[in-house]
Amino acid sequence: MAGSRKPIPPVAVSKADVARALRNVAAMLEITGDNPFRIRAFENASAAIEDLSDDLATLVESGELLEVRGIGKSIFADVKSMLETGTFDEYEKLRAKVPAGVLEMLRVTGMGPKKVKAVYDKLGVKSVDELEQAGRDGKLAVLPGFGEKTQLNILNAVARYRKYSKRFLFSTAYDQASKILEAVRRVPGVKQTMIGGSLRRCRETIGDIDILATAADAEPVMDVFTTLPDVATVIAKGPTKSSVIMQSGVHVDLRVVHENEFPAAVHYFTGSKEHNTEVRARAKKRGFKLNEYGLFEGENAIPLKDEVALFAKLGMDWVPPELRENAGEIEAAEEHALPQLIEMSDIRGTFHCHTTASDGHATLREMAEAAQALGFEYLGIADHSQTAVYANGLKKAAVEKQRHDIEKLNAEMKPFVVFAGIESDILADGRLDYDDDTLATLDYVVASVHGQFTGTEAQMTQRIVTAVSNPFTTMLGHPTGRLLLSRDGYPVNLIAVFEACAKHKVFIEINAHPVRLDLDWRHMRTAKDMGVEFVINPDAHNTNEIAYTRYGVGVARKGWLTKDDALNTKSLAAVRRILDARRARRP
Ligand code: DGT
Ligand code: CA
Ligand code: CA
Ligand code: ZN
Repeated sequence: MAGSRKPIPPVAVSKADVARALRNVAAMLEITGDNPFRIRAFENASAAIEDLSDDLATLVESGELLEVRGIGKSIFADVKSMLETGTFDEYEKLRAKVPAGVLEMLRVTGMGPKKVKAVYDKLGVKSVDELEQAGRDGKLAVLPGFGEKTQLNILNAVARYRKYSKRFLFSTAYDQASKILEAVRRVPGVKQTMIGGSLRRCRETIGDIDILATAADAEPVMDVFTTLPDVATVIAKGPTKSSVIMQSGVHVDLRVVHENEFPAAVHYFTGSKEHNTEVRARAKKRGFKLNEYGLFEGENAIPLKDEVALFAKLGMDWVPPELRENAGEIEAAEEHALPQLIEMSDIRGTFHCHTTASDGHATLREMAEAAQALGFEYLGIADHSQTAVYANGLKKAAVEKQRHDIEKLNAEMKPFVVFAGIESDILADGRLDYDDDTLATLDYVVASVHGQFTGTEAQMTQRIVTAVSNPFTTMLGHPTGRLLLSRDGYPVNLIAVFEACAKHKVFIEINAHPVRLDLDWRHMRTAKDMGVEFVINPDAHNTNEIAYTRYGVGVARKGWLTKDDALNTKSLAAVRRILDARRARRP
C-alpha cells in the first residue's frame, strides 16, 4: 500500500501529533509487555513535548531538543523522523502488532494500558464492542484486580464513550483541518480553499470536517486528499466529493466545485442546516432559487463575487459564520443590526492561569513571559486553593510567597503586570477556601466548583449563589463544570446564578479550555441581557495553553458578545480600576 502512494506535499506535524504518537507508543509497549523503563521514557518524552513552548521543528533542527529533560538520543531520532515523514519505525512496528481496536479501548475512561493489557491477554478482547460484551457476560469481574464494581464502571464508561465518541473537540478538529487545508492548497491548480461546516461556525464539538476547494482540475486534489499520511480509510473518492476517515477517527469531506459556484457552496456547506433553510426561504420570497450550486433567477445563475454579495442580493448584511445557528441572526442581518463581535485582537490579557506552584507545568515567570510574547499587557495567575489537594493547592504560606514573587516579577517586567489571584474551591457549603485575611491579600478571586458535584440542582445553585455573594469573589470559574465529550455539567439553575452575578457584579468566566468552553455559548445572551459581564480565561496549565483564549473568543462570538462584554479587552489601567473597585467592597 505505502509503496503505491504518490509523493505528497509534506504537511506540518504538530507538537500535539508527536506527543500523541509517543503516548500511543508507551501504551502499546505496555500492552505488549515491554520493559517499564522504556514505557516511562516514552511517557515522559510525550509530556516533555507537550510542555515545550518553543517551535518543535526549530529545536530538532538545532539539536536543542536533546537538552530537554526526558528526551534521549533514540526518542530524539523518533521525533525527527516523525517531523520528516509523519511516523517512525517503532510506532509502525507496534501498530502492526497491536490491533487498532485495542488502542481504541484506551479512550474508554478507566481503561488504562494495564487494564487494556489484561483484557487483551486474558480474554482476547480486541475492541470496545468486545469489551462491552465481556462486561455483559460477567467476564471482566473475575479478572484479577477487576471485581464487580470495576466491571460496572467499565460498562458505564463504554456507554459514555458511545454517547460522546462520534464527535470531536473543536481544537482537535481544527488542528487536523488546518493541516489538510495546507496540503490541499499546495496541489497545483488549486485556487480557493475554505473550511466549512460546524468548524467554521466554531461549534464546541465537531461531527465531521467539511472542506471546500476550487481547482482547474479536481483529480489531483482528490488524489492528494485520499492519500494523506494520516488517512486511515477512504470511504468515497469521486470527481467532486471525497470522504475519508483519519487515523484519529475524524471523518473529513472534501468538495471541489467550480469557481463560480464557490460563494454559494461556501454558504451552503457552512450551514447550519437551520440557517440555510431560513435563508433559502428568503431567497424564494424574492423570486430566486438558492442551493449549493448558486443563486438562480429562473435558469440563470446570478454571478456572485463572494458570500458578502450573496447576502447582499438577499437584502442582508454578511453574517459572521459563528452566528449562523438560526437564532435571530437572519432578522438582525436584514435590519442591519448584527453585533460587532469581539475579536482575538481585542484581547489584552487574561486571568485564571496555573503555575508550578499548584498543578501547572510552567513557572510564574515562564507564564508571564509567554503572555507578554502573545502581545498581552497583563496576566492573572489563579492557582488552585488548599482544599484541592489533588492539584497541589496552595496553603496559606504558599499564597503569601506567590504574592511576593509576583511583586518582584512585576518590578522587573514593567510595564507588563501580573495580577495575583487564586482559583478558590467553592466548598460544599458555598464558602471560599481561605480566611478573609488571606483573601484580602489578593488582587482577585476566581471561585470554582471542583468537587462534590452530586448535590441536587437546588443545593448546587445555593452553593454557587452563596459563593457569588461573597464580597471576595471576583469571577465565577467554569460555571457548570462540564467536560466536553465526557461529563455533563452539574445540575444548576443558571438563571439564579446569572441574577446573583449581575447583582454582586461578579464576572462570569468563559472558560476557554477546549474541553470546557463553559459557560455554554447558548446561555450567553440571556446572561448578558440580565446584566452579567464576562471574562475569557484559558485555564492554562502550561505556556502554550494561554493561547486557548482564542477558543473562548470563538464561543463568545457565538454568544453574540462584543468587545465591551469582556473584562479582558480593557486596558491595564481600566482593569486596575475595576479590580480596585471590586476590592473596595470587601469587609
Ligand atoms: P457536524 O458535522 O455534525 O458538526 O455539523 P455540520 O453543520 O458541519 O453538518 P454537516 O457536516 O452534516 O453538513 C455541513 C453543512 O452542509 C451543514 O452545516 C449545512 C449543509 N447541509 C448538509 N446537509 C444539508 C441539508 O440536508 N439541508 C441543508 N439546507 N443544508 C445541509
Ligand atoms: Ca461537518
Ligand atoms: Ca460533512
Ligand atoms: Zn478550575
